[in-house]
Amino acid sequence: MVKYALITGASSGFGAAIASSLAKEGYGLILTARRLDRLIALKETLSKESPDIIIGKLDVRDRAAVNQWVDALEDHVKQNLSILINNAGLAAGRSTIDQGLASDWEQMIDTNLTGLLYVSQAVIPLLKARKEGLIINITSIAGKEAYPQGNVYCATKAAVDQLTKGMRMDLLPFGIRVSSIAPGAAETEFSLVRFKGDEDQASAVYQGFTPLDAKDIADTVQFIVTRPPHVSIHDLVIMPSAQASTTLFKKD
Ligand code: NDP
Ligand code: 8X3
Repeated sequence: MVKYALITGASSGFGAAIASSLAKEGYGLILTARRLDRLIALKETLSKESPDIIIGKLDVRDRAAVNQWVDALEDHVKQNLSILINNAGLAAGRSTIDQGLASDWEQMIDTNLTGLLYVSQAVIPLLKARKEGLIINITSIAGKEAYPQGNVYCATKAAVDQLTKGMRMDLLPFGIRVSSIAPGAAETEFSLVRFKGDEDQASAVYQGFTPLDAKDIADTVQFIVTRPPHVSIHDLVIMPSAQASTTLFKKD
């Protein structure tokens, strides 16, 4: 029987790479994001690798839509949903705390934290029914160490770091493993989104050193997913070799 993995934020970056990696592991994929055109293209690309791919335009901030969408999955998919990758997220802007835009704060909190809760609450009953499952939350080094002008983004990731621990405790009786991966600087669309489409500002973030790429994170997910059932990876920090902390880089 095919097992399914639901990945949020599968339209780019880590999410798309994780989809590719889990397809190679033989999982059916449930891919969600707001940009449906991207998901359609990804489904086409991975169609020969995964036994089944379901795509859905979903904004994780919309609780009713999340519940409705998960509920509408076919029964055999719900019964075999075994992995949830809570990956959808973003940084919006980079400003000192007094200069930040409330709309940016709300978008980060609503997506990175509240949206993750909505998706988790919709999916957890399906994992509980199976008495097994794996949830991987994509946190960040930013959740372990704040950095200047990172304030609210760092706070959302710190919250998810704590939430991961709480989820692990609450879900222990049901055989559900909960992991977090905390990456350092990785070149995806992350900085383009943070700087609202300013390509010069975005590319400057990665100048002078080799950042992580999305495949590095997908490989890490693959490692966690392929551990035997008695092994739970609680928390992995993965950094570029040239990055020692949120602010300390070895640049050319
Ligand atoms: P990308 O910008 O490439 O991908 C972000 C993904 O999140 C997109 O697929 C986007 O899809 C999705 N997303 C954003 N908002 C929503 C929403 N409201 N509802 C549903 N999906 C949403 O960045 P990354 O791949 O780098 O980021 C993935 C995760 O990794 C994020 O949580 C990020 O905070 C975290 N991270 C990133 C690091 C980095 O340096 N790149 C380092 C550490 C952690 P769409 O726009 O189509 O909805
Ligand atoms: C993304 C990494 O350090 O740019 O979470 O915030 S950082």
